[in-house]
Amino acid sequence: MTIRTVTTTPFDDQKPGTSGLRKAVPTFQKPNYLENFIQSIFDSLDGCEGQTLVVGGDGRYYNRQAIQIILKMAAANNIGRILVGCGGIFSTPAASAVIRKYNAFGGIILSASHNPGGPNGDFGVKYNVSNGGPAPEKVTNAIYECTKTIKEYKILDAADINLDRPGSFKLGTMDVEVIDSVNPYVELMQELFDFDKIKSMVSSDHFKMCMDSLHAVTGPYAKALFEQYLGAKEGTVQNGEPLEDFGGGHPDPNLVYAHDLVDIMFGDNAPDFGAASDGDGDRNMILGQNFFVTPSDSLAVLTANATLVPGYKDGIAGVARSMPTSAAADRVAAKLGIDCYETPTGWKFFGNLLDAGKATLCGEESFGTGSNHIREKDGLWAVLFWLNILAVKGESVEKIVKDHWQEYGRNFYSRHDYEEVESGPANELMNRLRSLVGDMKGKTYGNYEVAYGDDFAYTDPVDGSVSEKQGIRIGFTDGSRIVFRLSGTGTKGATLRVYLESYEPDSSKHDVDTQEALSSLIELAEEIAQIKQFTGRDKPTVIT
Ligand code: VG1
Ligand code: CO
Repeated sequence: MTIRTVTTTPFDDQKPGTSGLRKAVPTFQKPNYLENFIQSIFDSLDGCEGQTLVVGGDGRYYNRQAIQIILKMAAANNIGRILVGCGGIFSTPAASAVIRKYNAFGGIILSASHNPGGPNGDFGVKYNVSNGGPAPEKVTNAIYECTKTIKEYKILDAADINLDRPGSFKLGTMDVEVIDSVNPYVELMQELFDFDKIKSMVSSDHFKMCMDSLHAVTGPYAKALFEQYLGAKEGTVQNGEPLEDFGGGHPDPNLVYAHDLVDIMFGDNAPDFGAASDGDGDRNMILGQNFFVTPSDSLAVLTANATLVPGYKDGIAGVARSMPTSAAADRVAAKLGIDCYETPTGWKFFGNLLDAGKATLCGEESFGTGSNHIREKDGLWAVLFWLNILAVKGESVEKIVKDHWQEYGRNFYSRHDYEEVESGPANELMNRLRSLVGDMKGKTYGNYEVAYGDDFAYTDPVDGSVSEKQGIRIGFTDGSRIVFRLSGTGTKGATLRVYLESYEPDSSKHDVDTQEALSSLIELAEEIAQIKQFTGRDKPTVIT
């Protein structure tokens, strides 16, 4: 087998976003496009020769082809060993778990997460470091620098590896081990949760649950966990066959895209518990009978009830949330006397806090929750956490959340997305806000008085690194807040995200519809940002 050195020229659009490099499949299929990015990863990593890397993806279109290319390039770049999931499959949380279990040097995860798949959908590549988490900005910046000057890449001339069953292979001098994609993850979950207790609830005639894997990667994981180990009826996991195009849908677990599940959970004879996960299995949506739990509330409820779960029975060190996530968890942290950290959007910012033992639970408003068990958000972990709480408390999801609001007050919360708007005007809108926020303090809009306004900047409390321009925040004296950001994961035009939050201590007002409770803030967001004028849209494309 010979190593080929191929001459190439840089692409100017390989800057990783919120979570890796995401592009349309045809972009990744352009000659040398994937190869340039992969070679840039190897070139920017110090000391990867001879080391173990983990490779796997969410099974979307182009996953298999990309893995074969990556394996041959890894062999040509003197990587020592690759652990690859059977069928080329690893959910993002499973990949993180495997990196940690085997003390690997890092991992390459192939996914565009909640973005649609298929030949005209999206593909993505993300590098994770040895703690199992997404590479921090200094690493992604180094990769990006390499993509700008790359002149050649190396690849081994060899036949494809059979990924369809576990086994050991050689590619040149490199070892390839195809390992079970599901078992290491299930074993980790068994260490954290009370499977016996959950099983007695889930397998009883009095409890019904429904899990929607949206034809994405969690199907096999969810079937093993819920139907095999926890005794749920066959068919509990719906859309459980991973498909390369996710059945044509958006594998995004929210009220809009997980409509099959929403119809069931808000229909007649709805189950007691419903959940969904995203393309790569790191997001979750939690539903009760006729009841939706916002991700921000979910983080707060898990924090408040953590000691009911074996893996967290001794209490948690701290909690962290991304900036746009509601302050519901902050109130729980205050009561528990633990620290609450506010980070920029993206899981990579939680890594240092988790490694340093400053935070145990983390969450984002975008349906992401996780803990120090791995270094990624973890959809099925969140589902098991909820089931464990339900099994201990013997109460409904709705009662648990409403009691929580009674105790802590309710943070009404919603995100309005304006998808695929033109990039130019979207950037102008943000630049205009950036120039305005500095002087907003003390300004009044109707009943609202601005308490602070800024473009969020974060200094990592562990390594002191600074991340700027992370979103425009406008906070008001009554505790309500509007945040504006542009998405860093979209692949078409720009996506403007408007995050709205208000706080209501009075429990007699907790049953108001969220959009109604936030209606004056929604109007104010339009007035301040002039969304219609800049985007030409008079309403959002997705409301969550
Ligand atoms: C979105 C979410 C963010 C999340 C990211 C990756 O990013 O808002 O909270 O961490 O997706 O999630 P953005 O930049 O589009 O707002 V996933 O499930 O794609 O790995
Ligand atoms: Co995801």
